Amino acid sequence: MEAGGIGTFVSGFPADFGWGTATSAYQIEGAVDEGGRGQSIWDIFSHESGRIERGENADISCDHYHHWQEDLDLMAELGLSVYRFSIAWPRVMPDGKGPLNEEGVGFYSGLIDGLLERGITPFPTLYHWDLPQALEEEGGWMNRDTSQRFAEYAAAMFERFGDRVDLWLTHNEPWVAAFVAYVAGEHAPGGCEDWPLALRVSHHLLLSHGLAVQALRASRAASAKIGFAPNLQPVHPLTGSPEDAEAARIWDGFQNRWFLDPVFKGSYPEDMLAEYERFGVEEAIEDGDLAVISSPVDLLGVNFYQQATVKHDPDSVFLGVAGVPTRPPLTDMGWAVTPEALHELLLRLKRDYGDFDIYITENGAAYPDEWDGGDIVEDPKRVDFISRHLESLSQAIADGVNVKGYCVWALLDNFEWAKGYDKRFGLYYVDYPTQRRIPKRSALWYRDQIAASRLATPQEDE
Ligand code: IFM
Repeated sequence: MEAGGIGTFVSGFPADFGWGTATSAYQIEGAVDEGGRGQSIWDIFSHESGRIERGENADISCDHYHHWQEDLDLMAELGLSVYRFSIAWPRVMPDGKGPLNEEGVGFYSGLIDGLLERGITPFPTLYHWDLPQALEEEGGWMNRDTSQRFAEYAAAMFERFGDRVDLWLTHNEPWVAAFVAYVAGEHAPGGCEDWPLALRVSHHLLLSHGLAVQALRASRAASAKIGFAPNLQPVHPLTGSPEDAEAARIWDGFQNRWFLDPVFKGSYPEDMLAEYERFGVEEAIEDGDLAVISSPVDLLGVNFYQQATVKHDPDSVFLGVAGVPTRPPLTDMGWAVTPEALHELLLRLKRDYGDFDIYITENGAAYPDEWDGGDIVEDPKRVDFISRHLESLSQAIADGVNVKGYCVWALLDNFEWAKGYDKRFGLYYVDYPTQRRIPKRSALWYRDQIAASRLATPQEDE
């Protein structure tokens, strides 16, 4: 592979910096009926009429279940030091509880071994939205018992993989799992502006996080590091009006503080408890829950895509607040490109929540990439996007934020939930009919960025 010499390499990363990419199980694995896997809420939701653009689903997707060795080789070619993936709960525990499915456990065991053989640190996420359908039929995340089931599943994973995995994440983007699912209704299982339910779900997700952290400490993997990966955004008001300032406070509480405060401070933010009082939020919160939720973590995963610029909008389903992507050019998701906001966010996290290890567990962009049948796909906007975010990250490190690693979302183009396959986030283009992976220019650039960074700061044992 030739890099082609575009993009400026970014310096300032420590020698042991974790250079990574990220994916999630339902988005890439396919093989939904193979290896004893049970169904998840996304299998059901994606087959319901009108849920996913063009009626697509992830039954096959990137067929990573069969191509995983080839995909690990791609990671090795990039020189990655860390790979963030998710374990599909219904693949290892088809009913969401009870006995493990050894074939499913074997799949992830092979993946972990394959990573370690290539010198890549496995960084699994236990929940990236694919709840076993069997648990959904018992109430899903609305049911408090699901938190306990999650902790049991987590404990089983620590038992099986704790000898080889040192870095864990409990939940990916619980804000999305609660509010995009149950208020916007765009994600499985598909609710409809049901605020009381969405808030109950958010609390049970957080509770299950705390229970899983406790399960790790009680396991053979007690010394491993664990955290969760919320999607976080600095929030700015569109105008200087008091209404927009209020909208910014609410959005920050809704998206950022509702998840960070209980984990790092052991309490929900007072202003949001007041905001949510009309939805009966306190009924879901039992004595002792916050002590569980704030069980000490070792790291925070930060999924960062864009700054939120918001305005007061009485018609918005989200608490009368609407996001306004103000600065073109936008990505193919309609999201603003705001790399400087990553620096702002990281400094705010350190100031308000403390000095713990931070991994950027997702950052990337969708663009309408096209393959002409050749050996490379040109994606200059993605190279620009990643390099500008690395600049911002490097500045945050220089300013004293303890950032340990960075994972590009995503290794491969994949199933972008309700938007289907049209939105391409990968460093590798996937030609779905043939399952061929074609490097984009950004893959080669990222490979060379990693190599340049290592040359600038040689590892101690080199
Ligand atoms: O594809 C998603 C991922 O599953 C969670 N974070 C955001 C990505 C892009 O929308």
